[in-house]
Amino acid sequence: MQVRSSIPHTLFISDLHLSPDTPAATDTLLNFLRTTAKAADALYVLGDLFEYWIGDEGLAQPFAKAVAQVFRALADSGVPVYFMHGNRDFLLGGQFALASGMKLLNDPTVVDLYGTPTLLMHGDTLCSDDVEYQKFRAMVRNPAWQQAFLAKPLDERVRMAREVRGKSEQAKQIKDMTIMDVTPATVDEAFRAHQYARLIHGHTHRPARHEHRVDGHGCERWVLADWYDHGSYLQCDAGGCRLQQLEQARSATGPSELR
Ligand SMILES: [Mn+2]
Repeated sequence: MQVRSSIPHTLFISDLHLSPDTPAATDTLLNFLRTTAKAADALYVLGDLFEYWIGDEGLAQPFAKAVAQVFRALADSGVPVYFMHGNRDFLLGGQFALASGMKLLNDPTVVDLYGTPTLLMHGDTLCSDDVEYQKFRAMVRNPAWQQAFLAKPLDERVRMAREVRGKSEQAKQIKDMTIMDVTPATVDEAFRAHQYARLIHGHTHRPARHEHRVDGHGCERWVLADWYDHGSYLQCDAGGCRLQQLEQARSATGPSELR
């Protein structure tokens, strides 16, 4: 058990891509929520918590139920937990939010972190060179499309999601690597539109701290890491932010009661 840190701080995670096939990452998260996160003022999940989410019926899966319960325990202990949709779990809805105690956030959202205005995004909207993806995003973020999709039988939704994931994996291999990163002009626009606030986002799986010069303003951009090899989080306090790595809680070949 960790002692509450003397410095007030806020934590950010994204791109965990949890599924029944990632028991080690799921265990790492559960451990993180039960220990490290307890000392935080708040925890923000900036999208792609799940590898895919085709409706809150997903809560019936043991691993997802365990994740929701442990988030809920954290929220109930007095640490507010916020969730912003990613491009994989954009259908995560009110039922999961209720079960997990998470508050859903719009993308983008600006929060005040110890006096520093901070712009939060998943990050996919910054990759505007990927025109094909942006078209897809506009379609699936349309409430009418979502309503129609969620009204389909579960097995049909599973089939459609598999199809999209298959296509996206193929497309990634073909697309130029630069198209998969943020578009610099779009990042500049985001800074401009939000009074040059500090920016925190995930999605690109390229953890780093970037400095930008926009209209004469020095701007800071933090990119969160994915959880493919090990867990990680961004910790911010009044003095600034730093990326931290987590030990994998347990071997992927270990007991997998969360599948
Ligand atoms: Mn993403």
